[in-house]
Amino acid sequence: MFDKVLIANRGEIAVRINRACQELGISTVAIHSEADVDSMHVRIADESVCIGPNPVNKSYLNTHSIIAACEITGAQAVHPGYGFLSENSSFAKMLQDHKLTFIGPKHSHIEAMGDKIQAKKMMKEFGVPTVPGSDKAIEDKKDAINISKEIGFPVLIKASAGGGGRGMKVVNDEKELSESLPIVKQEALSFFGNDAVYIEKFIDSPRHIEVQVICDTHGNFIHLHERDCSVQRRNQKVVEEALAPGIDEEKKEKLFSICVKAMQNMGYLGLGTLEFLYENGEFYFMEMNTRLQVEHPITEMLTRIDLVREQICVASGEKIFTTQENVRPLGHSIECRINAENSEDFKPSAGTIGLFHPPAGNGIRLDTFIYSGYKVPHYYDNLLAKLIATGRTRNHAIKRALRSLNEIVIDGIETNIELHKKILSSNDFKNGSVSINWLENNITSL
Ligand code: MV4
Repeated sequence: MFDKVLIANRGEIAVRINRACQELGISTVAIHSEADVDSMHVRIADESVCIGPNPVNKSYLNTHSIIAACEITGAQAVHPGYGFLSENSSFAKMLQDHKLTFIGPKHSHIEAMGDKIQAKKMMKEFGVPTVPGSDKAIEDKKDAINISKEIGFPVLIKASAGGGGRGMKVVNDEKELSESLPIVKQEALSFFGNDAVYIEKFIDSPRHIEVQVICDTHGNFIHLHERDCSVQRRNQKVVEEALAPGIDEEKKEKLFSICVKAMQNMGYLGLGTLEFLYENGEFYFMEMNTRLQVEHPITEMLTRIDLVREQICVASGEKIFTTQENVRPLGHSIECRINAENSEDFKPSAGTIGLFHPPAGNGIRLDTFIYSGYKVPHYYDNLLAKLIATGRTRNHAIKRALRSLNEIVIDGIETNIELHKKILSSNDFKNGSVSINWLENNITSL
C-alpha cells in the first residue's frame, strides 16, 4: 500500500478521496490553485502544494507542476478524481515514466475507451449489445448514405473523440445527412483535434443506464449492479438512482455477465462504468468511462462497498476484499446534485456562502466541500454538494430525499434545491422510468 497519495483535484471529490486515503492510513497531499487556498480539500489534507494560478490549464491540468509536487512531497501515487486529468492517457503514461502510480486503469485502456469507434468495436467483439450503425469511421458522403439507408433514418452522427454528448447531430434524411456530415467533422476537428465520425441509429427516448465494474490484478472482475441517470439537462446529470426502477432482473443479470466477461477479456484494472441506452427492453452500449464517477455514492450505499477505498487498493496491487457472490444490493439510493446556479437561466452563480446547515439523520449522506463563509470561485464547476438519500424502498428513498431537501440551508448563493424538490415530488418521477428527454420537456411545468 502507498504511504502518501497526491490528490489531483478539488471540491467535493478531493474531500471524498482524502477521507478514503486517511482511513487507509495513507498520508495525503492536496494541490490547489491560488483561489483555492482556503478550500476544504486543502484544510483537511496532511500537506498541500499551490501548483499555479486559477485557470485550470495553469493549475489542475498542469501535469508538470503536479509531477513536481509529487517529487517535492514524496507522494507515490496520484488520484485524479473525475474530470480534469482523470481520463488523460498521456498523463497516466507520464506518471508511469516517473515511477509514480496513476490510481486508475492502465493508460492503454484509457486511450482505447477515449476513441469511441474503437471502444464500440471492442465491446461488440466481446458480445456487448451496441446500437446498429457503422463499425468504423465514415469515409465519405456515399459511405454515410449507404450505412444510413441500411439502418434507416433518423440517424445520429457522432464524433469518435467526443463523448458526454458533445459533437453529435441527429439527421432525418439523405439531404440533412449530406449537409451535416462536413459540419460535424469540422466541429470534431476543432473541439477534439480529430475529425473521425461514425453513424448510429438514433434512439428516440431511451433511459441512461450504467453498469459499475471493479477489477483487480488477481483475476477478480466484479460488477456492482446499475445506476439510472436519465434525469439530465444538457448532458448534465441532475438526479441519479440505484437500482434502475422497473427493469427485468433476468435481462439485467444477462447484461452484467456480458460486462464482466468483456472486462475479463480486456484485462481491465480499476473502476469502470459501461454506459447504455435502454429502450423497449433492450440495452445498447454507448461508451465506457474509465474513472471514478460523480454518482458513485449511490452504488456505495446499496452495496456497502467503499469504491474509492477499493480503487486505491487495486491500484496498489491488492485484492478486492469481496467476491461477486457477496455483492448484494440492499434498498434504494437517490443522489441529488446541488449546483450553484440560477433557477431561471441555469447560469452558474458564484458568491460567499452565508449560513450553511447540512441535512442529517437516518439514510442521509452529504458529500460536499462548502462551509459557512466559504467563497465559491467562478473558475470551476458549479457542483456544491451531493445529497444521497437511501431507504428500504424507492418510495422511502424519495421521502427521505424530500425531507432532507427541506432541512438543508445554503444561504448567500443561488442553488437548484427547489428544482430537486419539484423533480422528486412529480408524479412522473414517482412512477419511475423517465427517459433522458423528460427533464428538458417538463422543466417549465414542474
Ligand atoms: C445516443 C442517443 C440516441 N441514440 N446515441 C449522449 C451522451 C453520449 N454518451 C451519447 N449520447 C447519446 N447517444 C444514439 N444512437 C442519445 C444520447 C443522448 C443522451 C444519452 C444519455 C444521457 C443523456 C443524453 C442526452 C442527449 C443525448
